[in-house]
Amino acid sequence: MEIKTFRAKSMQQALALVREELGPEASVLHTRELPAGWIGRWVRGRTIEVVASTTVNVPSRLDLPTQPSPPLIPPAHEECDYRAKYRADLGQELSGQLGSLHAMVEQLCGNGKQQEKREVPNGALFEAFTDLIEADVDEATARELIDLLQNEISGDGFPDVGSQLFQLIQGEFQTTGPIQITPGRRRLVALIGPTGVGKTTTIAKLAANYRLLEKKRVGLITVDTYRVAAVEQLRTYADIIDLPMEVVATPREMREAVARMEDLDLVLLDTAGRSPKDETQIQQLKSMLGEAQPDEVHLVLSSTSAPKSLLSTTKRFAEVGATSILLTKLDEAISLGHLLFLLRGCSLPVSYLTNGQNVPDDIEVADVGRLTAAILGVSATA
Ligand SMILES: Nc1nc2c(ncn2[C@@H]2O[C@H](COP(=O)(O)OP(=O)(O)OP(=O)(O)O)[C@@H](O)[C@H]2O)c(=O)[nH]1
Ligand SMILES: [Mg+2]
Repeated sequence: MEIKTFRAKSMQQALALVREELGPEASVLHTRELPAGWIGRWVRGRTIEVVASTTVNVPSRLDLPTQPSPPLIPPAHEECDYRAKYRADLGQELSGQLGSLHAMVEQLCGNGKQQEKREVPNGALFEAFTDLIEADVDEATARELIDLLQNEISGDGFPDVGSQLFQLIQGEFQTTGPIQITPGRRRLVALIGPTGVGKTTTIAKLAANYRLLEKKRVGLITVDTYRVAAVEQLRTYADIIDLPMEVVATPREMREAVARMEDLDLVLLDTAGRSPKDETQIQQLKSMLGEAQPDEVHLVLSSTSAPKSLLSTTKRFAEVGATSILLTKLDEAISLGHLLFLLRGCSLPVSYLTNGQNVPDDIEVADVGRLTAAILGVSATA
C-alpha cells in the first residue's frame, strides 16, 4: 500500500506535488495545516500537509476514480472491508488522521440510499476542487462547494461538473443592475468605503457615463474635506465633464446641497475614505448619510484586499446603510477566487466592477455570469 505525505506552503503547491508524483489516479486522504506558533508562521509561512495514495480505495469526496470508476458510496459490506483493511495497514503514522476519515465515510454512508442512484464522477469532483484552490478560493469554501455540488449532481450519465460548478457559484450571489433613473425623480447615490479603494475615480466614471452617454443631468457632492487634494480631484472631473459640484462640511450644508440639486436626474455623493476600525469616523459618516438620505449606498471595496478583511469591512459598513458592493481594481488582482468568501458571507448584491484607472471606460455593470467567470479564472462564455 502506498501512502505518501506531501508538505508545501500552499494547498495549490501540495496538490500539484500529489499530481506530479502519484498521478491523476491518486486519492486525497487527508489535508491539514501543520500547527506552528504565530512566530513560526511569520518566519516560515504556512505548511499544508496532504496525505494521498494511489492504492487506498477510499470513498473520499475528493479522490480520483480508478478504472472502472468506483461508486462514490460503496455498498455496506465493502465499507466494512475497507475499514478493517485500512486500520490494519495504515500504521502509527496515520492513525491520528483516521477520525476525520471515518467521519467522512459515515457522513457519506448516511446518505447512501439517496446517492447510490447517482453517477458522480469522483475524478471530476477532484478536478473541480483543485480548480477552485488554483483560483484562490479558500479551502473551506472550496470544500463546501464540492459538498454542495455532490448533492446537486443527479441523473444518469456523466454530468458536466465544470458547468454545474459554474451554475452553483452563480447562485451564490446577486447583482443590482445599473443605477435606474426615473424621469422626474432625482436619484441620490452615495459611494462609501475604506481609503484609496477608488471611490472618487468611480464617481467620475459613473458621472461621465450618465452625463455623456445617457445624456442625464448629473451633479456631484463631496463631503471629503479631510484630504487637501480630495476636493480638487473631484472638481477636476466636474470641470472636464461639465457638472455642477457642491462641497459640504456639515450636516446642515449637506441638507442644503441636496435640496439645491433636487432638479437633477442623478446626484453622486463622494465621501472620505473611512477606516472600518475607527468608530468615530464610522458614526460621522452615518450621520452625514442620515442627512443626505441617499437612495443607494454603494460600498466600494478593492478586490486586491484579503478575503477576511473584505468581509469584516463589509459587515462594518453594512451598519452605515450600505445597499450594495462595488468592486474595484479587478485588473490588479492576480486571482479573484477569494471574492467568494466575501460574496457568500454577506447578503449585499454587487453593483459595478471596475478594472482600470481610465475614466470613463474602465467600469461595467456587475453581471453574475461574467463575475463568476472572473472568479473561476475562465472565459466568460463558460
Ligand atoms: N488599477 C486600478 N486602479 C484604480 C481603479 N480604480 C481606482 N484606481 C486608482 O486607485 C487610486 C485611488 O483612487 P481614488 O479614486 O482616489 O480612491 P478613493 O477611494 O477616492 O480614495 P480616498 O478618497 O483617499 O479614500 C487612484 O490612483 C486611482 O487611479 C481600478 O479599477 N483599477
Ligand atoms: Mg476619494
